[in-house]
Amino acid sequence: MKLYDRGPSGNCHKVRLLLSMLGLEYEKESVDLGKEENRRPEFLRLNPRGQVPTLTDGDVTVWDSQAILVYLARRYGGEEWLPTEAVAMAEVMQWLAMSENEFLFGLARARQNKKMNGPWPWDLTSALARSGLAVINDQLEEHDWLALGRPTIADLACYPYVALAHEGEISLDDYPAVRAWMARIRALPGYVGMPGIGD
Ligand SMILES: N[C@@H](CCC(=O)N[C@@H](CS)C(=O)NCC(=O)O)C(=O)O
Repeated sequence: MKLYDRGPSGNCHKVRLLLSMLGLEYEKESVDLGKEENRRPEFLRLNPRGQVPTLTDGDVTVWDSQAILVYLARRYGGEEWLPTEAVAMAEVMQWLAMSENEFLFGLARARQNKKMNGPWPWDLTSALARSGLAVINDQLEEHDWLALGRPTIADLACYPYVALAHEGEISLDDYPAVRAWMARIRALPGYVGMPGIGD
């Protein structure tokens, strides 16, 4: 299995977390976005969006961090990380949708602005980030995990950009239940950190 990866990417980190928690061996290939390696024809054949993370597993290629989490969870995780029963599966998937909206367009873009001179409008970006944080904080005040009362890919999809919020200068002070949940994730077997996220 090979993960096309970029060290500072929270999207890649979602995948690194699940690979590690599932105990799967894999090779990492670093893609240098600065050198536009992601725009090379051989990479675009794997992922027409030209983005990391991208995963190859034998003759299977999957791109997009959410899709890769789904693939790995179902292929290697049995019913644990993403069950197939309709209600349970939908419950997990709704948080993956949040990771791809409020957290990508809010938290990740706030971080891009502050760390990489990103171009995103601050008011919109920070408001979106905070609306997502308020929603998960409400959920986590009542539950230890985002879905199903146990760790699932819902938690792993949301975790990296939430944990990197400080790099986008979005404070988690108003979200104590989120901070307690991050500590629970860090205590899971197989947890791995990344730069900017304590381990
Ligand atoms: N929705 C995608 C977003 C992936 C994404 O934005 N990847 C960034 C790195 S974090 C990237 O490869 N950017 C290069 C580009 O879009 O040209 C996912 O969840 O995988």
